[in-house]
Amino acid sequence: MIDFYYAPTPNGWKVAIMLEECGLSYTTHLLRLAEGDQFAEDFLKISPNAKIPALVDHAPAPAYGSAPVSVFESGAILMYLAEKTDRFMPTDAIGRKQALEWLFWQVGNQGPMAGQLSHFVNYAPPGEQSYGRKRYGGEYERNLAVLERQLDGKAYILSDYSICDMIAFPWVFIAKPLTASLDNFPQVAAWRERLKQRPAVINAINLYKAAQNKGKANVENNAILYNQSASHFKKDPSA
Ligand SMILES: N[C@@H](CCC(=O)N[C@@H](CS)C(=O)NCC(=O)O)C(=O)O
Repeated sequence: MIDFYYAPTPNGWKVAIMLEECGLSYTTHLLRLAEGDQFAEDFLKISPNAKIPALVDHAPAPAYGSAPVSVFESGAILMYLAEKTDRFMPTDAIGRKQALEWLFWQVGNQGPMAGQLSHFVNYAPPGEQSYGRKRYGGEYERNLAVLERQLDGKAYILSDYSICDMIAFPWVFIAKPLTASLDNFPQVAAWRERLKQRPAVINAINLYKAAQNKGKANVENNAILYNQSASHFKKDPSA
C-alpha cells in the first residue's frame, strides 16, 4: 500500500499518472496548500521541502529493508516507482541515461519556469506582473521548443512511452491557462493530444478536480503560499 500526498496541481498529476498507469494501490492524502498543510511537522518528515507530491511506500522492494520508505520530489518518485514496478523506464544503459536527462530537464527547467509563469499569470498583483510574465513566458516557450525538437519524428520523448512523458505532460497540458499557445509547436501539440487520451492520464487529472479552484488564494490573501520565508520551517519547540 502506498500513501500518496497530493494536491490537484501539475506536480501532483505527474505521480498520479504513474500510479494509475501501474495500477498500484494507493491511498490519497489531499493537502490544503493554501492553508499550510505542507508545513505540518509530520509532513515535513516525509517531504522536507514542504511540497507535494510525496509518498510513503509500506511495501517497498526487499533492497530497501522492511520499514516503510518515504520519497519526495516528483522525479525521484517517478524513478522509484519505475524501479519498483520495472515499468515505464528503460533499463539498458543508454536508455536509462536518456531517461535521467529528460527527468532532470523537466525538474530543473520546464517545471520551475512554468511554475513561475503560473505565479505571475495567476497570482502576482496586477501592477507587478509584466516583467515576470515576459521572463517566464519566454522561458516556458524556450522549453516548448526544446521538447518540439526532441519529439520530431517520434511519438514520445524516449523511444517508448515513459516516466519522461508523464513528468513533462502536466505543464504542457495547462499551456492555455498559462496564456501560451502551442500553435508553433505542432509535435508538442500532437503529443499532448496523444497523452490526453490515456485512461490513466484522464483519471489522474480528475483526481480531486473539484478541490482545484476552491477558495483560490492570491498574493494579497495568502502569505502561506506566496510570501514564504525561512521562518515557515522553524521547528516548533513543543513538537
Ligand atoms: N520540484 C518539485 C516541485 C513541487 C511543487 O512545487 N509542488 C507545489 C504544488 S504544484 C507545492 O507543493 N507547493 C506548496 C508550496 O509552495 O507551499 C517536484 O517536482 O516535486
